[in-house]
Amino acid sequence: MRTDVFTLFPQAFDWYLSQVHIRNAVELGHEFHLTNYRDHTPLSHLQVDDTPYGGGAGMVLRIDVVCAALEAVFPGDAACLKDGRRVVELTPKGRQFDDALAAELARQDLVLLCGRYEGIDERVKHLVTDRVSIGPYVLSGGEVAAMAVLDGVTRKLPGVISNPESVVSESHSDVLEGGAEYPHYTRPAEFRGWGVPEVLLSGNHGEIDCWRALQVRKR
Ligand code: 6GU
Repeated sequence: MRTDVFTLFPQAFDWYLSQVHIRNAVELGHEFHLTNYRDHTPLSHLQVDDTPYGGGAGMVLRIDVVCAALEAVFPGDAACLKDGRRVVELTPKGRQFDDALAAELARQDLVLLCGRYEGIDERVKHLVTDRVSIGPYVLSGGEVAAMAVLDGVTRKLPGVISNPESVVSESHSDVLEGGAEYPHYTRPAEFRGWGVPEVLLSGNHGEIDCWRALQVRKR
């Protein structure tokens, strides 16, 4: 699978893309590409945004700039990019990202379009398959949201997480019926008078499974 991120701030992804599960994905043959819209703008003075028609605050990322960047990376008509891959605009106005959408997006090549300022010109709707938000609040740009989506999606790729059980039994996946995962404890068994549930120290895996299932239901 190939994932492309289009952004005005590619350096924002440096730390994230160096993380171990991304490196695992790359070793498995997955590709991650970053493109700066500004590197492909057809406008003078490296312009990428403009004032909104009708007036109002802020700047809007221009649709001709977005198309030029997409077409520099994927030769052909940018409006055809969505045939055969998911093209996602990150926007607070989008559908809320969840575990089911992460699984869906992990099935095809993926293009993530980050906006800044007041967002991308509305005509981006002709280029995308999805508009995705990570929650009911406004961030100053799509980059942090794109990293959340990348992380959620990359974990779904077969073989990326070395213990596959930790992916299926994870919080919010179907196995847990959308509920939260059971609580985890590690050494020391007692710290400042705070103990660990006895059952976890018992070595009785049947009882441990029962206890964990109960905790999931309680949560
Ligand atoms: Cl995807 N973008 C921005 N700018 N703000 C957000 C968001 C996305 N999701 C939640 N808030």
